[in-house]
Amino acid sequence: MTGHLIPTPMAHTWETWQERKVRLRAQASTPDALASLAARVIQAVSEAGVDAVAITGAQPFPEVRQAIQDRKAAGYHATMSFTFKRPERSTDPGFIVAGAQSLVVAARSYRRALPTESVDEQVPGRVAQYQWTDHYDVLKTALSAGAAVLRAEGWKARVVVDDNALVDRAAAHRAGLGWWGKNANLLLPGRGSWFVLGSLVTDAPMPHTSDGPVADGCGSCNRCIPACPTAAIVSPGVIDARRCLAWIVQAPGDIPLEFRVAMGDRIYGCDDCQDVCPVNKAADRVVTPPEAEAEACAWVPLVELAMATSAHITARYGRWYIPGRDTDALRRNALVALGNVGDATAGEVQDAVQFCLADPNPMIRRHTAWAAGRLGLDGALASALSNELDPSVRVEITAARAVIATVVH
Ligand code: B12
Ligand code: SF4
Ligand code: SF4
Repeated sequence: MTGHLIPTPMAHTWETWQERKVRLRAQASTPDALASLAARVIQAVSEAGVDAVAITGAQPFPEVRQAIQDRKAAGYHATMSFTFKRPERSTDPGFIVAGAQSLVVAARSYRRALPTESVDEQVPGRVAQYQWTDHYDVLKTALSAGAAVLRAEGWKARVVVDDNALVDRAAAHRAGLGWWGKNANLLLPGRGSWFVLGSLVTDAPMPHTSDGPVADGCGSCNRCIPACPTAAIVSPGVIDARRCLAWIVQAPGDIPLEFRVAMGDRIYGCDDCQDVCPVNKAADRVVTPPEAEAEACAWVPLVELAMATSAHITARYGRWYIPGRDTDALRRNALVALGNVGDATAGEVQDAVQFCLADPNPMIRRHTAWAAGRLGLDGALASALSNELDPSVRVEITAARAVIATVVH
């Protein structure tokens, strides 16, 4: 295409696509043009559904790379890959866009009032607020509107939202959107932490919108640390993902026994360290949280999820992170939650336990055995044990029956 001649804005002259790109770049690189570009990019992003947007530099984040390496050395990353897999890349925007100069960083609030209607008559399982609807998608669309402005002027631009390629909180911190909370979340001044974050990486050297990071707003507060049900905040700002319920419910394999009771009714995510935060509570007093979207998925029927087919789960919850796309991981979560909050006398709960004790997947049978133990359904366990051949399931059934025996005597 570069040999194809196109008319310039000046009459009677022609240029190649390459020449046009160079000309547009030169015109767009003056300080005034870059300031105007920045204003238009910010406007495009702001108008498309974000609550805060800022521009900062795209230099690497060596201190975050070091933090990731330190956490990996301590084992705090559990089995996660994400930004942990290649920290030298996830902490350098230059790997996303060659010659990256600026980051346009945006935050979208997902704070909504808790829908009062739970799910039919069934036992509800709880979903963390950031996943009630797809806020990442709105954020991506908004940042893409900014990318379109940049590309129209010949700049490179790529949107990364919750992507393994960039550490989102660090970008937002550098852009002056907020401070690092002791619960590790980024808090926006006066508005708190109920925000998802994302960036647009570009080679346009736009002026920055802030003078630097926001001052710490936690002060002497440390409420989130003891509020964590599994003691996962091992020091201010440092999460041991092996203990964090948000990771435990996303991890492949069995839910470790020591965290099953602490899971309570959660099936996806955990909000405890944000629920207790006084900055979040104060923000709610200033602006009453809006109603949740009509399609919001704040509650999930546990019995239905425990017995659901893979196709149903993929259709209904497929946008969530599900390890290895193995939908049995969500059924596993539902079974643990059912063991914690189900009513053992309810026919539907007993039916779900019977059904799942006969599941072909031993992981499902193991978690059902645990749930049945919590619910005191010894009859179902006794008959399952008589047919069970898998040693790992037999161990769980026997342990669950022992728990029931202890409680009864
Ligand atoms: C891996 C991951 C997780 C893991 C690990 C979390 C973690 N803290 O690392 C798990 C699965 C546990 C998780 C859970 C959640 N996550 Co998450 N997660 C990510 C992901 C993919 C990468 C994070 C990462 O790179 N961590 C690396 C470590 C080194 O970073 P860090 O923990 O932020 O550490 C910094 C601080 O410790 C700070 N620091 C250093 N020294 C000190 C000292 C003090 C005193 C303090 C206060 C801070 C501080 O510097 C460190 C380095 O930057 C990002 C998306 C992305 N691509 O960035 C989302 C992301 C961080 N998660 C997000 C969300 C919403 C959550 C949950 C709230 C979801 C939920 N409700 O269940 C929970 C919150 C748990 C928590 N308290 O952190 C949002 C955060 C939004 C925000 N406002 O902060 C992100 C940015 C996704 C997004 N695009 O919006 N998450
Ligand atoms: S998300 Fe839940 S488990 Fe993880 S650190 Fe916060 S309170 Fe603890
Ligand atoms: S609870 Fe307190 S210490 Fe924790 S993030 Fe909120 S203000 Fe900071």
